[in-house]
Amino acid sequence: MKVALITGVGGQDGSYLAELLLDKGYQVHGLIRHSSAEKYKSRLATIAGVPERKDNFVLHYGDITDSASLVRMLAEIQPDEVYNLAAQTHVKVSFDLPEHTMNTTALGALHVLEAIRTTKSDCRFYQASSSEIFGTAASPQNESSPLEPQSPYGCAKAVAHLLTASYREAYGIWAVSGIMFNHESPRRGTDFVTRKISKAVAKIAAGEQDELHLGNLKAERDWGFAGDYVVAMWQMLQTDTPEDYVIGTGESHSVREFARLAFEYLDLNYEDYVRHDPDLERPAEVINLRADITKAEKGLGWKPTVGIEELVQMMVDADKQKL
Ligand code: G4F
Repeated sequence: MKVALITGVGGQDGSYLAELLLDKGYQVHGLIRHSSAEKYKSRLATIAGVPERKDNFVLHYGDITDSASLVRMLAEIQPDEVYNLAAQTHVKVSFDLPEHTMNTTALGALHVLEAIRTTKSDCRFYQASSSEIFGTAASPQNESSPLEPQSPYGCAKAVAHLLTASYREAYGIWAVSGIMFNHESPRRGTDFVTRKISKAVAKIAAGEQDELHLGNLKAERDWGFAGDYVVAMWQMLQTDTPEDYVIGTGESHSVREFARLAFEYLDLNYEDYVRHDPDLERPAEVINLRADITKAEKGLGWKPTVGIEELVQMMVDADKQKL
């Protein structure tokens, strides 16, 4: 039985990845911050409620900012695969909490890599890299695009990305970065724009909310379904040689377009409800992110299965049901 360790298992991606690995017959160890346990119980309910999954799932309280505990955990678990998904993942928050973002998102990755090095683990390591490392680089962005991050979050992810490559070169650690473009689902946090929109649309249709305040409506993102992206994470660790891959859909849409599609799905006109709020804008914005997934298609045989309209509908339907 293969053994995997997932940091950030209580997040959107962590919960989908844990399900995928458990269904493939892995024993999965998940690292979760004690303070997050209650909050993320609902995301892990699909594991707790299924005996075949639950029996092979072990939750550990810990923190990627605590390197000693990571060393202990690696020595004890001896994983075959380590997925580092833990981070402070909100771009706007990173402008308010730059040090915290660096400590978790950049140094956190370093702690995991150091733990692998010092325990002489021969595990394979996956680093959750982000399209935010490209920032203002011309789109479509691929594995060779320049790193031009525009936020403390983007800078922290760029550091983690470069450290992963550095540990691969310097110490021969089997380490890769998956450069993930935006990926969403009904499990997305409500402070990210897609889920903020789908939740508001459901509430407005039910008469429970009057308006939706948004920041930059022109920004364009390449939005895919998180359930597809965790498959790519796993595939990256099953290849013959450790290499980085860009993962996205190859299409980008504006925030305005996402909102229009979501409102239209429930026969509403977004212009009647969406209000622009400059306070929700960021000190610096990334205007267009669009993935060039040629390498992933060829090297992994990966491609997205959910398009933008299906994604919007899935999220609005889920929020309607939650109401
Ligand atoms: O949903 P967002 O907050 O996601 P963002 O900043 O693109 O980052 C996400 O994707 C990255 C991958 O590219 C991840 F690495 C990162 O961890 C995170 O998952 O914002 C998307 C866009 C931005 O341009 C933002 O300015 O939506 C715009 N926006 C407009 N109004 C808003 C809002 N974003 C949020 N969160 N809330 C608003 O009210």
